[in-house]
Amino acid sequence: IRTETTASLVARHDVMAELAGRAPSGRLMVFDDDTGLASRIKRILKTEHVVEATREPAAVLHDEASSAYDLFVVNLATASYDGLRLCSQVRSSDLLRQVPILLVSDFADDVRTAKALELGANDYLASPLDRNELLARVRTQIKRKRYDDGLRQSLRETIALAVTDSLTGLNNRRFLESHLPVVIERARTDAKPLSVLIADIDHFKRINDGWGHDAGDAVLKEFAARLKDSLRASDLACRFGGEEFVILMPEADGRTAQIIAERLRSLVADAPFDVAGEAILVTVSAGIAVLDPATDDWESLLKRADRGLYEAKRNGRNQVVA
Ligand code: GH3
Ligand code: MG
Ligand code: MG
Ligand code: MG
Repeated sequence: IRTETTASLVARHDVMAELAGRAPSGRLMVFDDDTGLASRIKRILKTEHVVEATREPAAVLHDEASSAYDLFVVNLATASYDGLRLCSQVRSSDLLRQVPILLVSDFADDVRTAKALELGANDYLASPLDRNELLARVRTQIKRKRYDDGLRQSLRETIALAVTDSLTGLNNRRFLESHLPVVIERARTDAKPLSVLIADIDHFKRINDGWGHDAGDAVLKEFAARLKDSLRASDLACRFGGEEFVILMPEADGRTAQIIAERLRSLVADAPFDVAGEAILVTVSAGIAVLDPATDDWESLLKRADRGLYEAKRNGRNQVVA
């Protein structure tokens, strides 16, 4: 007998639900220390969902994988843990905030039920449980969760698109302008250095003029790939415009920035670029500025790096000036 993974079980339930015109099925966790009630809830919901149960909320709350649940069913009438506290823990957890909560409470316990709803529970059922009502309320929660997940995902994608340069996949100028002040503030608070590098491809116009705009685009892409290779994980590379790039290097002092910039310069100059089948030598010039926390804002910092770039161009290109 093959054991099905939770994901494939959910997927199979989803297909069946869709064929039957029902709401999608979900992955549920029942919090309950009354095994009799928990197994009844499980028995009912298992016809449409993948259901687990636990008497140990702490283990679930601290497991990163728990963010994959679609619904928590919480029995409020428990002795071994506090259901109200559980609700507020879920709502204040970065990991679990998005998981809806369905309460199961005693009919008489309306004060605690109201309190739990206030703490962020989404809906409740009074015991003794009615089978159809339980199924219906769970369906509603899961439908809404799916809808919210879709909205959140498309919002994430939209934001990512808005701050990404579509040609190179690097961050764009809009990202830089909103992020640089934040990075500067962090460097100030943490009393850590911050270096900024501006790099500009040399005689790029000649590539466009000699091989065409598409070849120029291909060089920009290859340049961006080499740029990524020369950076540390914490560095942030942005396409500032045309063939000009800005790299933010948190915690890098002038010496470190110089080493990284030199690595970039040689990664570009030492191996020719493939331009429409032809091997073309490309070079880059760069300027570096180190944050002066007492006087700099983002514009003065960039301006100083740009002055270094100007010097590098004036001194003959293919070099870094700090
Ligand atoms: P320098 O060494 O002084 O930097 O000379 P340069 O030729 O690189 O600089 P210049 O600023 O004169 O020319 C940059 C050119 O880059 C002009 C512009 O048409 C071209 N360019 C800007 N954006 C793009 C792009 O997205 N794709 C392509 N192919 N070309 C671009
Ligand atoms: Mg120029
Ligand atoms: Mg240039
Ligand atoms: Mg330029």
